[in-house]
Amino acid sequence: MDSRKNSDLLIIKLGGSIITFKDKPLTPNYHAIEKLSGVIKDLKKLYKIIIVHGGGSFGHYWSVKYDMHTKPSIYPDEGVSRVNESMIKLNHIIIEKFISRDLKPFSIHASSFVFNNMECSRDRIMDMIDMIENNDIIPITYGDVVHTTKGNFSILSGDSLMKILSINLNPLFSIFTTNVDGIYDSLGNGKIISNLLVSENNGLLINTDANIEFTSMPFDVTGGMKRKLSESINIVKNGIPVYLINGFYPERMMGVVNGGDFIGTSIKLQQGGKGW
Ligand code: IP8
Repeated sequence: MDSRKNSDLLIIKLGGSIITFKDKPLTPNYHAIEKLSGVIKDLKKLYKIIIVHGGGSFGHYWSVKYDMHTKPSIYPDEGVSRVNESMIKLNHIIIEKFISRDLKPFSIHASSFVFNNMECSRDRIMDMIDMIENNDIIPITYGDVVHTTKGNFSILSGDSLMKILSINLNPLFSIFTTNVDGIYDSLGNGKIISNLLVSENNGLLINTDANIEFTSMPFDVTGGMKRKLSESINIVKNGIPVYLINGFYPERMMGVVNGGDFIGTSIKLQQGGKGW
């Protein structure tokens, strides 16, 4: 496996809770999308960028209505179509905004990266590097309903796509934007845990003197912050630092890449392990 770091590459997740109003079915948050694309434009001057986005009140709305989950199963055909159509619509809104900002987006469906409920071959995923090395585009993929096998479908979360892409493409950083400032200490003091370390051997989170609090969303079929954290740990174990940033303040991503102070949570490998 080619483990070279692509130090000019950032993989960024636009959380569904940012790009849509999560409690208003099928409602995009144009203002937030506009703000995010402005910062992505600045980041693009310095880095190659791959975007993953979530489902928010588009994909999750229909997934809940038709009781569809991440577990492969035979789901109602209409549900499969509805989830798929709503995600195409949301993706189209993002793509249009990016085009209007001259960000040159290129949409790639999630099923390009998974087959039979497993990730595709590394060569297939590495194709993205060829694509961005030789031109100026921003590949964009998103969580969606995918076919697994024999008529079974499952909901594939954007967080899982973040893991698949990050582990294979080895970016400088993987950044998750969410609707909160980072991971909260559960002591109820409203404090953000700024740094978390992951031990290389067993993937346990260490060095936090606080407990972690998970907030739940009105409808979220893919596991919310818990999945984000477990996928982040997998990414970090491969030597890639992960940052959780509030996407309503996307300029905080500039603090991350400039190595300055920023509000958010960084998750890194324990010192002495891979990636330090
Ligand atoms: O919002 C799931 O992606 P996520 C998208 O990243 C659907 O979990 C279709 C619910």
